[in-house]
Amino acid sequence: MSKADIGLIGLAVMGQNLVLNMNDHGFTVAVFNRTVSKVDKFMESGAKGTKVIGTRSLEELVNSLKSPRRVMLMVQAGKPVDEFIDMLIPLLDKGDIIIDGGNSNYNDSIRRTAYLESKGLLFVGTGVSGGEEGARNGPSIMPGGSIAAWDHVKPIFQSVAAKVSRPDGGEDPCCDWVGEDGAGHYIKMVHNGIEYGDMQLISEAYHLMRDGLGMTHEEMQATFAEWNTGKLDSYLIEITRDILGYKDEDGQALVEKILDAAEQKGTGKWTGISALDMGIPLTLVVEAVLARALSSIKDERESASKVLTGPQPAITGDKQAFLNDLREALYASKIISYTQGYMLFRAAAKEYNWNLNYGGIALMWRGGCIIRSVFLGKIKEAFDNNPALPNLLLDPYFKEQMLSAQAAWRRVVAQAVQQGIPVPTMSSALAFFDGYRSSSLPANLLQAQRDYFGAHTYQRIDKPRGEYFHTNWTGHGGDVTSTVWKKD
Ligand code: NBP
Repeated sequence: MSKADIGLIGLAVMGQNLVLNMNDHGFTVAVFNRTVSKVDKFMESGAKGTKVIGTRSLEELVNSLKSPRRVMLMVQAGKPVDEFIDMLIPLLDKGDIIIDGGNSNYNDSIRRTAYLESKGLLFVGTGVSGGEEGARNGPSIMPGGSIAAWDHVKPIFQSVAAKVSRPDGGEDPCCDWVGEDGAGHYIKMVHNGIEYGDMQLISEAYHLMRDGLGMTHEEMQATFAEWNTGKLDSYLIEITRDILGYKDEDGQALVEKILDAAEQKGTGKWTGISALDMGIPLTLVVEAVLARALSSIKDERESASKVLTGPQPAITGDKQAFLNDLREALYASKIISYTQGYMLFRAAAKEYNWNLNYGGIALMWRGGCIIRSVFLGKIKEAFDNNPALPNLLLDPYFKEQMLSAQAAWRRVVAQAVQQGIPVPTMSSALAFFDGYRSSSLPANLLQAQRDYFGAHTYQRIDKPRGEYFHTNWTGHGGDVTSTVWKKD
């Protein structure tokens, strides 16, 4: 029997679909699963009539593979990944490759790359996005790890990945090398964080439409359908349109019967933690995570709603004009979210010594994943035009968009505040924009306060940077003392 191109361990939803996708693209896949009966079941059902090779032990799996061997894990993140790695090491030869395609924490992928390279093996930690449907028909694949492994996994990954059309009529795969060790899983984590942000932004727009403008579900559905034909064209806008049009058995919109308490699995939180650790103002994603947290205390909110009153929302005036403003506010806020995400990438690249492929990341997200959108093509263009772009807002296209959207954006946020409708991501995005474009912020007072209570010192605008001063703030007249020194 001819040897398999790749081995895949973990025959749950993602694994099975990825195997069938690889098979469709002409690759021979050998499969294994901890609970071996699932191999038999798969061979008799989904894999029936394919070239897939079912194996019943790790030895059998490894022996069925071409060299260098490529073994992909699609198992639950955490301990199962380490356990399989330790079982595989004695069975593999120098230069063989272990790929982890689960939702692993990037810190684990950093550790695993070093560990496997110390054993003469190669490691790829890759984000795979798009869920079950993506795995079957074309996911977004974000690989990082041992660079020497890339040429060996590239043909398979780029064949099975989602494809997006280029203006010249060709196609690009939504998969490219991201960077060293944990970079692939880091990018996947930030993808999920940005997904939290995009979803919250859309939900705020819906809140304003429903409670502010009093729109019917048919009207909201039509608005999202229209938005999906322009610069907001994206998977999340598209499914929002469909959700708003979906009727329950009684003919009422199903969405209104769903408990307004959001859950989360933690990747948004991880993204926020990484940003806080590195001091990056990733305000939009963090607000989106916290908005879910606030929504989840439903019982407490219900009690509070009986005590804490506010305005009764009713946005009057030209409805279409407000909807036009809202579309601009959503787009501008989305630009801020991706700007902040790319600021985080720059910091992470510095922190972890990664050479990140910035334009490639936008291309990988352009198709196959939950945040796929036309907008990501513009980010790719921005980095193609200037690979050293320091900030997305400074790209000519995005600068223009922000300047033309800002009046509408301010009207929407002001209106939401007046009406008492919370828009944490839209408003924090605007606050970030105003902070980022300000050469003067009130942090001078803050530094004075820090020096007052903690002698933390401050720098002066009329003295060279790097010289630090302390003042005895409680002294009177001649008692005031200032000292100066240079910090290292
Ligand atoms: P699950 O995350 O549910 O994992 C199931 C697989 O893990 C099965 O093969 C199972 O073997 C194996 N496994 C478990 Br559970 N505990 C194990 C252990 N202690 N030792 C060895 N194997 C163990 O599957 P999934 O939803 O297909 O996801 C696979 C990976 O892809 C995960 O990391 C997930 O986070 C990620 N991911 C999932 C999605 C999605 O939409 N589902 C999207 C993107 C990424 P068994 O059959 O013997 O129990």
